[in-house]
Amino acid sequence: MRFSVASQVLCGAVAVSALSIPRSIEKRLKLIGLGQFGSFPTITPEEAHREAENILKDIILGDGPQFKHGQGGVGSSTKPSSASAVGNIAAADAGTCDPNNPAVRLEWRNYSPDDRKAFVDAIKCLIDKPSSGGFQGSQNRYEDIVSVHQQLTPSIHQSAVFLPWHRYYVSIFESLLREECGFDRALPWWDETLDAGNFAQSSIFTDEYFGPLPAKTSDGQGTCIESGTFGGLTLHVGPGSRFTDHCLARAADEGLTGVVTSQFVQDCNSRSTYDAMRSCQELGPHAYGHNGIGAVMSEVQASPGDPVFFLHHLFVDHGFRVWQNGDPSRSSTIDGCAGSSSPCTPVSMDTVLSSNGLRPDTTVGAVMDTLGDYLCYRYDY
Ligand SMILES: [Cu+2]
Repeated sequence: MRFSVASQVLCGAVAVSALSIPRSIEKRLKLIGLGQFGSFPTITPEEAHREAENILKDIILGDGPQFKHGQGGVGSSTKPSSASAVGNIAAADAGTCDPNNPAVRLEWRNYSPDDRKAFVDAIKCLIDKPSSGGFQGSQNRYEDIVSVHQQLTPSIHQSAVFLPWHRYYVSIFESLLREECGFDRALPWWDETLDAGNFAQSSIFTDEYFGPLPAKTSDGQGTCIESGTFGGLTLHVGPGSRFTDHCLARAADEGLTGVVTSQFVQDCNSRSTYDAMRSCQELGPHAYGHNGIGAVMSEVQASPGDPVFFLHHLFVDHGFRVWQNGDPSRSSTIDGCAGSSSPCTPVSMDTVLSSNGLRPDTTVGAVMDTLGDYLCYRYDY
């Protein structure tokens, strides 16, 4: 019994029955009530599809807005020649983006095992660093980022700034990985539509990388993640606006992940005005991905506590970029309200995006073009 010795060392005198259960399995079974986590508001894929068909009808009849179908990644549509994700990652920092040589965000399947490992290790490095202070409830550098999202939640969701703000937020995450943890590759993104209904089978959710994605139990509980790069992690920011120690938990509902199809993404992207597309993406594929992974990920404010949040938001940003590729004006104009307060303050290219001092403020206009002075990346497709 190779586990008995370790168990005795760890636990001292324990009941004989407990000694026969390997500690790893015992921990994997730790459940967490899902009542403390809320969920993201949604629209149905049928609603999005009906709307998309109406738009199509208008176009065929000739009295609707013109739109072109999204056409994959920015710039060259050819796949990067290098198998490694080392792109021109310094360009954006220097304010000299060469549109012919940006960082290329590779889909997880195209991201090499070495890149994947470097990515999760860099995230773990942020978790292992102390908080810089000044971010409410945060107890490590990674949680500084989580805290910013928690604090700003009311102004960055269900309004026009949702997509630009989260693009800015992902870029902050990227620069912390680079500057504080030596990460020197382009970020990956996750094409969730290829895993719709089968998120848990993705290699993302293995012990090599983000740890498992256990299903919600039959009595509606989540499971603490005890293996993988983030196994045994205690979160201090959240759930909601609280600061309660809780485990990194997941509770997959593949019925919900099954809704994250390319059809749904395309139906949302058929909308020709920005804010109509944004609303559909936010309450559609974005919300179902969050709710489908469940537990920490299904709670709006502190969902970045699960590091897979960023792979998910890279997927959301990819959808935004594909929509933008449909017309050049979509990288230099925006519509909708800047916040959820009424009366509406119209969003503009000058609307400020803040991260509560984690990084300097920027503007919506700075992040609309991913090949501009502020950002310098494209997606592999
Ligand atoms: Cu968010």
